[in-house]
Amino acid sequence: MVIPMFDKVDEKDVTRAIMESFSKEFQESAESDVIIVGGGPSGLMAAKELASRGVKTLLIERNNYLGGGFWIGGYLMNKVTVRVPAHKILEEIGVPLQKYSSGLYVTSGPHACSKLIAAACDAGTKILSMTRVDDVVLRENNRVAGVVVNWTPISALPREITCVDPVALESKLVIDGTGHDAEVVQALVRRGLMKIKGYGAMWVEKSEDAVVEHTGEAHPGLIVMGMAVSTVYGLPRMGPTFGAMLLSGKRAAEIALDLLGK
Ligand code: 48H
Repeated sequence: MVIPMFDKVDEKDVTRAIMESFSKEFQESAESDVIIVGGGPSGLMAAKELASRGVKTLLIERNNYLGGGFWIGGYLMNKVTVRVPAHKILEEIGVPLQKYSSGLYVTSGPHACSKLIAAACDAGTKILSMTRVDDVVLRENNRVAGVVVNWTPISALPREITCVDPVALESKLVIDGTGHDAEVVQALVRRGLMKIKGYGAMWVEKSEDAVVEHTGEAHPGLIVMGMAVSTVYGLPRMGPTFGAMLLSGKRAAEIALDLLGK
């Protein structure tokens, strides 16, 4: 085998390539059609659907990896389940599924999660990772018009040692896909603009339809999807089955397209 030789590149070239590419994308991201907060299954699904329809979509994730709870199917076992009809979404993006029983499919968490991440990226989603949304931008009639962000490590440190102001990113719509904590919604709760119930006890049979049904605009400019829907409306949780997260993400995207007039 002939061992290939790398082209000559200096350290400064590597640094400049990263810096210039990041700063160009960040500048463009100051204004988006839709900002999705949270890169779990609902967030990735909504991002894929919106970006593939030509909507300028920014996905913000506080961790340095995407996928949220979709890598693991509960209790540290990396198999995930989906109930019919959500299995079709995974089939469409090329995830191999095994039928467990009528109505229930099982698959590899890493395979399903990485395919969904790739689908969201391929569709043209812009991604800001290690970035935490800690507040919202509000305009006339308290309409949500963007988010306030800081680097995750800055948000994680005590105020006394990191007095660093955040920056804001504007959008026509924001979608809260932050899971159990419903963190974007919480910014409105803190100001007395919304009330939430907290998610209910587990009841798989009831939970998933209810989450998809309740997915929608919970406050002007703010759509809620995924597990955050259970938290806002006090719906039962579903445990480690992910069909409702995928279908809720898809529904959130449809609602956003409608609101954007697309
Ligand atoms: C930026 C943030 C912030 C923030 C959080 O938890 P997720 O996987 O969310 P969903 O709703 O797409 O899926 C829920 C599912 O994974 C699950 O846990 C289920 C079905 N549980 C059922 C049950 O009974 O418990 O992903 C949310 C993502 C994560 O990656 C967070 O890191 C991220 O949002 N995130 N990103 N700024 N303020 N808060």
